[in-house]
Amino acid sequence: VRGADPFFINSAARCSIGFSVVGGFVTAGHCGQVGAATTGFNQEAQGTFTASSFPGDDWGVVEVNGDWTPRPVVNDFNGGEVTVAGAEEAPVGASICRSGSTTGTRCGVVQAKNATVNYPEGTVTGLTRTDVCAEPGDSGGSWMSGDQAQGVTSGGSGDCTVGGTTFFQPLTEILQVNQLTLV
Ligand code: TYR
Repeated sequence: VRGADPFFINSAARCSIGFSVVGGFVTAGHCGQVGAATTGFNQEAQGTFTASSFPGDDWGVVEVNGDWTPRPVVNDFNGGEVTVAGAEEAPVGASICRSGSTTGTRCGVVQAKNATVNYPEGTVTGLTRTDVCAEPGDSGGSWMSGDQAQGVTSGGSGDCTVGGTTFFQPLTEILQVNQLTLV
């Protein structure tokens, strides 16, 4: 289990892993409901959503089976990995990068915190706004500022051809609410 790698929900829709935690990983809530089965990048059985909040929030927790080992790294899609050293929140104005299974690593700046976004399924509050692009399948993926984990991709507008605005769910809330620890 590695941040930003693809995983599949009910063998169909693709999302991205956010961050490894003890016992599994965190991702976006809109990627799966509690009880949904996941398969890994190789489509092998991987785990189950044990928690999910969307709309309202946009976080989910997947518990993995013994064939999968949560590792404290994020795929940079450049043949390497970034090691996650902690989860200290970066301020507005900070440089930030996102990794996801559709568009790889993309970077920009933190523009605002506590943003409210209205999706077709409902309203999500408490998101962080950035000028980083994303595309379908990047959802749930990892946001890092330096070596510090920041959050998981929720949604936004635009794409990585024209550029975009993307919101992420802050990680600290996911870890606190679910009493999780980064590996
Ligand atoms: N919400 C998308 C997903 O589920 C990810 C996404 C993010 C798509 C930002 C577009 C966008 O502009 O994969």
